[in-house]
Amino acid sequence: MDLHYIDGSPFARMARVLILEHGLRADLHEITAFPPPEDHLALNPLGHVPVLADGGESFFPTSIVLDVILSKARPGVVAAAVGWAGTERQDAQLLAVILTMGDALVAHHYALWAGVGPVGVDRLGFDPAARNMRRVRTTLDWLEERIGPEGFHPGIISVQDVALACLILWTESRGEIAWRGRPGIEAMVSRLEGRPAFLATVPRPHRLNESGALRPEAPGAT
Ligand SMILES: N[C@@H](CCC(=O)N[C@@H](CS)C(=O)NCC(=O)O)C(=O)O
Repeated sequence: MDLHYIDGSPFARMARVLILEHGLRADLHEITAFPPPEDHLALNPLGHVPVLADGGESFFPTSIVLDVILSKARPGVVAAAVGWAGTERQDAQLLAVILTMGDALVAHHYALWAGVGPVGVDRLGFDPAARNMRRVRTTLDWLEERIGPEGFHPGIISVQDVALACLILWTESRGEIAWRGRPGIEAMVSRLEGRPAFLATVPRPHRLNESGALRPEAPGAT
C-alpha cells in the first residue's frame, strides 16, 4: 500500500503511527507543497491528505484510511480497531467526533494563518473561527468525560487515543490551544507521545511568510 502524506498533517500522522505500531509495509510518499498540488486531486477530489492507495483503489478520508490500515493489522497488538465488543456504535461515534473536532481545529488555525477577516457586513452573527475553537473546547470536555485512566479503552492503545493525541500534539507544534487541565486527556497524551511511532513522526517546524502564505521551502507545512 502507498500512503500519501504531508509531514505536519495530524490526520496523516494518525495513519503513519498505526502503520508503524503494527509494523505494516507501506511506501510513504511525502507531499511537500501546501496545499497539495493539482495532480493530488486525481487521488482525492477533496484535495486532502492522507490518501491510502491500495489494490488499485484510493482510500480517503482519514476514517476510511484508518479503517483500511487496521483491517490489515493483526488483532491484539497496539491500536485496536473500532468495534470493541458491544460498544461498536460508541467507538464509531468517539472516532467520528474526534476527527470532526480535528476538522474544526485545522479550519480555525488556517483562518488565522490566512489572515482571514471581515470583508463585508456580518450577516451571520458569529465569527466562524471563534465558533470552531469553541467547538474544540466543548468537544475536549465531552471527550474528557468519556476517557478513562487507561485511555478510551482499558488495556489497549485505541485508534481513538492515537487520533486525539495526534491532534493535540499538532496544536503543540502549530499553535497552542487550552487543552490542558483535563487529566484524562493529559495522561493519555503523555503516555503516547514518547512511543517510537510518535517520536518517528514528530512534525518538522514550519514557517509562515510575512504575507501569510506558507513558504514553499517549508516541506509539509500544515
Ligand atoms: N476531513 C479530512 C481532513 C484532512 C485534512 O484536513 N488534511 C489537511 C492537512 S492536515 C489537508 O490535506 N489540507 C489540504 C487542503 O486544505 O487543501 C479527512 O479526514 O481526510
